[in-house]
Amino acid sequence: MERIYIGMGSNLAAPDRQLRCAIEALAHLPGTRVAGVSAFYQSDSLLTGQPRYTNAVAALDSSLAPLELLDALQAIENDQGRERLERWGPRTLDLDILLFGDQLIDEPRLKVPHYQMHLRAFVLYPLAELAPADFLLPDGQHLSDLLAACPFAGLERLAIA
Ligand code: ROI
Repeated sequence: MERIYIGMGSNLAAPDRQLRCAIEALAHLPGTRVAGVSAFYQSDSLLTGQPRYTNAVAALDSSLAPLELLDALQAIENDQGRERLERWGPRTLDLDILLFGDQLIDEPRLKVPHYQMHLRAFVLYPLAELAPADFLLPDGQHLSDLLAACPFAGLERLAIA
């Protein structure tokens, strides 16, 4: 059983509803419990010309293996109408494995910790709601240091969904 953090994002087709639907789907994965969900946060896309995103983080306790979980997340994305037209394109649902226990994973399909989570306010601030105060990432970085280096500016925290 591992504690896993999932980054969730949507900027199409009622993003808040997409995230709530995804949380429901996560709760139904085999061998998996949703241990917590952050507030929802809105922010502009890192790419101009896209709708604003809603993002959140979910904490799971799961006995799935990393690639089993990745397959399951991609199935949920596809079920919720994800179309993979362009790499950074707008999407109905994006589910990223941010952290998988204290594992460092470097496989062609899956790199954990997620390669850009250290820089993204819309990942770090929701994660901080769920993780312990002195949280240490498996690559040796303290969440508190990452937060201190990553301005909250531009994030809008919504009422708990
Ligand atoms: N911007 C925000 N605010 N949230 C995201 O989840 C997100 N995801 C992306 C890009 C297009 C980089 N921008 C984003 O893939």
